[in-house]
Amino acid sequence: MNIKKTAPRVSIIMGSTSDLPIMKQAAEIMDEFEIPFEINALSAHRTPAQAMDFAKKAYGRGIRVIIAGAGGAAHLPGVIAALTPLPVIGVPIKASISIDGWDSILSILQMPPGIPVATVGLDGARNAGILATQILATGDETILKKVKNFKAGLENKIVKANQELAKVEFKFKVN
Ligand code: RP5
Repeated sequence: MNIKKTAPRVSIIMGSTSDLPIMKQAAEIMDEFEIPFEINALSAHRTPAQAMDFAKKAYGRGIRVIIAGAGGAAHLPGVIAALTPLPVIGVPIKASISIDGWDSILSILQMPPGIPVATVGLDGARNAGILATQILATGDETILKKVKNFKAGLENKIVKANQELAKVEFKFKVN
């Protein structure tokens, strides 16, 4: 199969390529779960007309989840969410212009009633990618299986951690 000819199911967008070091973590999850995706820069401030066009056409192009990252006055996820019926996952980014990241977090999180943006933690693009796969998994058995395996992997990590902790000695440790 030529993956390049497959329609994307997830669209990853970011306000600037300066966001890429964070947003690539969502792309890595798409690769891991083998979900066709597209990744583009799009700005609510610098390319407002293109942002509007993208949001209006996304569903019709087969996109089912949008992951939108931005830093500073991070309006991109909210503007996109206002213009599409698709779920939008917002990634607040601690950009060079950010005030400790709080500006991005609050801009993305504090949406008015009626226009939700599922906001992950600061620089949480990896979680955004995982959440996108979980949304797709509700209607796709193959992805669901991968999500279940992924979660089992997380459980194993803690099982191993407890095996390590069992070897650690403390004077008053009783387990
Ligand atoms: C936001 O402004 C972008 O999402 C980025 O986080 C921030 C800075 O952009 P650049 O000046 O690095 O292009 O719109």
